[in-house]
Amino acid sequence: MKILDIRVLGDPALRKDTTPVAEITDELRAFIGEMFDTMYAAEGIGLAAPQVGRSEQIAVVDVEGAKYTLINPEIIADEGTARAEEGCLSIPDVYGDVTRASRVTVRAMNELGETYEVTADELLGRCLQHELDHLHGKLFIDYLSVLKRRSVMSDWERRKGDYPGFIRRVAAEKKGPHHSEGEL
Ligand code: K1U
Ligand code: ZN
Repeated sequence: MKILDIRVLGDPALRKDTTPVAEITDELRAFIGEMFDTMYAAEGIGLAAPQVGRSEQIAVVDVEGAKYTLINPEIIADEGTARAEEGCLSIPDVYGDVTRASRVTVRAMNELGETYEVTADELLGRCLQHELDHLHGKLFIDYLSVLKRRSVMSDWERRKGDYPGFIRRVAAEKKGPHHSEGEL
């Protein structure tokens, strides 16, 4: 299992637009596996390629067992609005309420190159929108009020030194029969 370093707020990789995947290679499939491992190790429900320093249109999601690999994803329909709290693996310990579409339909390819569509609301719908935003250089803090954003940013200025080089290292999950409590 390979756990990738997560880029945090301030890393330019998080603000760049991504490029569509032209060919799904074995290297890309291995990378997608590493994205899932990293997301689980960080206890997240989603992860997008720019968060681990890559520039392709790839994201992974697992919301309560609904697991998706999203290659070249696009929102093809949305309806309504809903407001709820979000967090981001690239902005640790920051949370804020974000208004988004209450229901979205996303079209994407899986790791086999098959095109599929998923329609989702609640947390899955929100997570899909959050991950697609990452693929376009957008972060959930961009939706916060000026006041809330200012407070988040001043807090982050104090804490960003905890992440030298804008890198968050995540420890591998300690699971399975070969590990015991407290073992590295
Ligand atoms: O892309 C990311 O940074 C992952 C992010 C996804 C996400 C969480 C919440 C709402 C929308 C998108 C996370 O996994 S943050 C950690 C988390 O598991 C979580 C945080 C708040 C609510 C629910 C879950
Ligand atoms: Zn995020």
